[in-house]
Amino acid sequence: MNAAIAPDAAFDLVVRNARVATAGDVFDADIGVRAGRIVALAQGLAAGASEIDARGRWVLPGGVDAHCHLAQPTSDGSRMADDFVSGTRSAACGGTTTVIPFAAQMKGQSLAQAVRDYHAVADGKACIDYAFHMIVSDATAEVVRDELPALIGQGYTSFKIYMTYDDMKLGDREILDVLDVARREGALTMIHAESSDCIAWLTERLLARGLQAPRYHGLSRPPVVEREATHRAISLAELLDTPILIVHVSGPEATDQIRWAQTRGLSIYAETCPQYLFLTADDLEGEGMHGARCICSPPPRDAASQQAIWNGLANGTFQVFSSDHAPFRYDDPQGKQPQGPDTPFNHVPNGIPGLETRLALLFSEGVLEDRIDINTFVALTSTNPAKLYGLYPRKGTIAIGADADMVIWDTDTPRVVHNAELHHNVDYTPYEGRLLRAWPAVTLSRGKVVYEDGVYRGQAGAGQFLQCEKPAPARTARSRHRHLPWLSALADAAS
Ligand code: DUC
Ligand code: ZN
Ligand code: ZN
Repeated sequence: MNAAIAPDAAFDLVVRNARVATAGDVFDADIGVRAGRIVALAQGLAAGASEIDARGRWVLPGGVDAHCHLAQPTSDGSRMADDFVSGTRSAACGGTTTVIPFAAQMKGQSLAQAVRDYHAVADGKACIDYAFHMIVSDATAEVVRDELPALIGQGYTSFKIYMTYDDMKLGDREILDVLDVARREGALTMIHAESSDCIAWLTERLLARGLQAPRYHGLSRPPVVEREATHRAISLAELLDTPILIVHVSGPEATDQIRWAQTRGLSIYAETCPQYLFLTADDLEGEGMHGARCICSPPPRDAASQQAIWNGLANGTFQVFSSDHAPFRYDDPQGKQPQGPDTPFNHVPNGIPGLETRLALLFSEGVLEDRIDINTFVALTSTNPAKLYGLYPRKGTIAIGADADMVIWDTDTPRVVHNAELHHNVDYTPYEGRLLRAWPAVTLSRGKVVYEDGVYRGQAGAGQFLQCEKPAPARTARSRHRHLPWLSALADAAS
């Protein structure tokens, strides 16, 4: 498939006979690449120094995984299994060419220091390009007044906040403080929406009655807990007229709140993840700690919830489909079993692996089962996250001038998922044994092959750090709610 041609050719690479899909179009073209960028899209292009024949195959923009956790520091003694070497290797082998993990501030820590520390962890290791979101867990006066605005100005233009977890959560007043900065400075706030007190109340009672097995994780965080927090997050964003994105939405209760807000014209964006399409509460069952493998928050729900999430992907309620890769090994005291087989559910680290399987799962079950069309697939997995997080049009599309991040898809070779064949450092996949009808044949990162026919060909350190522009929602005109009298009064008083 990959042939070397003339060394003095017009292009470094030509991907010939491509059936290209972007978020908006489908067309047949040869794709000419020079110096890592797409420089020509036409039929019958001149020869490249190397060529790949993509005849009969979809060629799509490389995936942008806008929510994954790599080598993120933790406060409970747990340890993430993937760093920027193994995580980006796994991503590349699954067709993802940009990742956006999180520089996480610990309580008591400077946010700027957290970003510096994360660069020390990341730089020189990734085989594909990467940007950072921040996690703001300590919204001190200094963070709100100085650090956050400065970092946004330096290209860290999105950050996540938590409404739950004692070591991470912000109260409503602190949330208002950071939303106010996001509005002023043009950043996008990602919100983990689950109600902390409801979870604590339920957890205390479940544990007091000896109900500590993994399955009770789901009962400690029922859908109403997510719905209440989602509604509250939306209300806070409406109060300050600033866009937010609700991450990892699990079912119809939260989805309905988001849809309701969108219908009212609010700038509310939403993300969902493979676990809410392909797992249910049954996956938290099983002997002993088995169910700990699928402990994530919000927890996987039921078949009706899966359907509601499919509906939300198809009807535009969700703009982003991310992995939320949070890699903890199962058979490991620094992973899913810190207290061995007696670990209570609330001490199991939250999260599941999924960087490598994200795109193939959605392609197989979404596109090839006619639940979503190919353009929607591209939008959800690449173009929309690139726009929402300030990387478009360098990332997220196949167009003249864009980085030559592309995936040639093989839809002819069914493949069963086996963890042994994945490239992460986790000792399991929640999708073991699942039959997929699509998998990348070739992944290109800025014109270089990083994965081909089952073999990783990337190079640790070849990935570049990306400074993000202002996210698209933060740049566009404010919603029709912009002239809120309380905001006008505050603005008038300040001028
Ligand atoms: N939230 C995430 O986004 N990832 C893992 C755990 C969590 O609660
Ligand atoms: Zn979260
Ligand atoms: Zn996450």
